[in-house]
Amino acid sequence: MWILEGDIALSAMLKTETQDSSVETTVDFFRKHGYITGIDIMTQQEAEEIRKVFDEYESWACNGESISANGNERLKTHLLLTQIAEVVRHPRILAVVEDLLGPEFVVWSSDWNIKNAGTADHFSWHQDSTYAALRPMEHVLTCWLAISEASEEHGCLRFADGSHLCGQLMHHEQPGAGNMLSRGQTVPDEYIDKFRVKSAPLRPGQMSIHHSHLVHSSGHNSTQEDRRIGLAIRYAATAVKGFKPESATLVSGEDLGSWKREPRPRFSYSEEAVAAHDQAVKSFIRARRITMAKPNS
Ligand SMILES: O=C(O)CCC(=O)C(=O)O
Repeated sequence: MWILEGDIALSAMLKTETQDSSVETTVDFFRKHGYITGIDIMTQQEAEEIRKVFDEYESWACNGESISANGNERLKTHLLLTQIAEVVRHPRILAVVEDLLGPEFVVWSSDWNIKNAGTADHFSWHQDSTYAALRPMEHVLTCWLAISEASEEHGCLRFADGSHLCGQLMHHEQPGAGNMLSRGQTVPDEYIDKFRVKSAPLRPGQMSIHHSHLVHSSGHNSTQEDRRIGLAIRYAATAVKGFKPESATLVSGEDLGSWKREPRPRFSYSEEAVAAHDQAVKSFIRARRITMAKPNS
């Protein structure tokens, strides 16, 4: 399905960040800074194809309306749509994740993050670990794949460089106008001031990766042009456990650990796939009804 020219090793995909781009230094970069960005995954044309898949899904799921910032329709579409099942298994993505998590890992979730042009929608500073309800979070990361242009003007991700090394931080719950985080969980600005902030603009088909403890945010889409569409794919080593028993999609290795196996959709929108998707989303939401993770836990 994908155009895979050249080497798929992380060193070959990385165009930015490290001077010496051997795998070892790139992995070291991630350990030290908590993110990697500018990774070429798919061609612009392939990203456009995925965008069509998303557009069609959105009209199916939301009766022609826009998907809402916190809508459950955003979740786990790799269990419903064959093309998204391919994306979460993209050989380039799996190669990078394997470098960082080792050979056995699952997709424990995926979600669409859409920012409409000219709106106040944004993500406040936060760590993904705060309501993840998984342990240990050191072996959990997010791959954020740009499906449309994600420039600074479109509200790309911003990383507080090295903040993952502080472990779990206290967040305030302050839902505010346009905050796309369901509980408005926010790390105070005084804390962010301690770090260099790195923007991660991406072209369609490029990806960034961040550690589950890395503090990150994104501003609003100030363009009047286009929506910013990103697919966040959440990977965890199979040794990671949910606070409650949960299902996940095994994408590398043989042993699922404590996770229950999620089926790969054979046909998009089939009765079977709709039921599996529905069940997995409900169980995902149930498992996330937790209180905030304790600092440094
Ligand atoms: O899409 C965004 O701007 C932020 C998403 C985010 O915080 C995440 O994927 O972890």
